[in-house]
Amino acid sequence: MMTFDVLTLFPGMFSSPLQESILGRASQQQLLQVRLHNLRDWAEGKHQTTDDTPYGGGDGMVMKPEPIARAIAELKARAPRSKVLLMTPQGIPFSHQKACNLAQEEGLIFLCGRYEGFDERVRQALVDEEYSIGDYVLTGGELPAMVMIDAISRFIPGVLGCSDSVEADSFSDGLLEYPQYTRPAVFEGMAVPEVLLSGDHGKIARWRREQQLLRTCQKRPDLLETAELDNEDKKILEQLQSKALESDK
Ligand code: 4GX
Repeated sequence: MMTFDVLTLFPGMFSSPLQESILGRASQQQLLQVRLHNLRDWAEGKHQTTDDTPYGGGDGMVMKPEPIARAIAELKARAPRSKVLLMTPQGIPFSHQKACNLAQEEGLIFLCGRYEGFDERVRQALVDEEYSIGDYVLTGGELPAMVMIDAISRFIPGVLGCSDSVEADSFSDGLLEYPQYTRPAVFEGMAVPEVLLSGDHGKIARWRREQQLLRTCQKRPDLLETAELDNEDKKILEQLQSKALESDK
């Protein structure tokens, strides 16, 4: 079973997102466990202080190193092979591939920062890897930790039903997904593409692949550089590109 330890000042933020739906079911089936820890439990003094003003002056507060060091020592004693991860805009961009690799670990410890972040020595001494979930600034590391736990959990065997398998989704071959339709056949004047009603499975598979390539080409051309394309795909792409040039004339 995969263990996610989360060290945070706001453990309450995690309870409902991780207990609903697929992750809730996976916890119940003991495919994974999320253990929430309040950093304040390792703080000292009457006020159990976890932050302090920055050396050198300036706005904001910095999280003190000692409570974090004590907490991580205790979590590591219980899970010696767990990697310690920190979420920050300075981190390595988190991706489908990183999620897949991290799912191979026995356990992960997510250290969630608040305020201006941690004393730099926390990074130096206690953190194994730093990740960013995107180029924007959040109020803390809790949401990034939840995003990562969600994306990593999908790669744990048994977490997804076979109907929504990891292989079938976007990014496993590096392309965006094809459009999906369900009943009714006509909705507000918009009909479902004829081919999907044809019952010709070969034709449907080719149409879907073409749609994947078309969408990726239009919306995320950067993905085509690393996508896994066979000769058939390359032929379809050339046709799409010559069609596009045709309509430009
Ligand atoms: N992708 N943030 C963390 C506080 C902080 C600062 C420095 C540790 C070191 C973010 C992101 C993100 C904002 C999370 C600052 N903690 N994390 N927080 N984007 O914006 O991962």
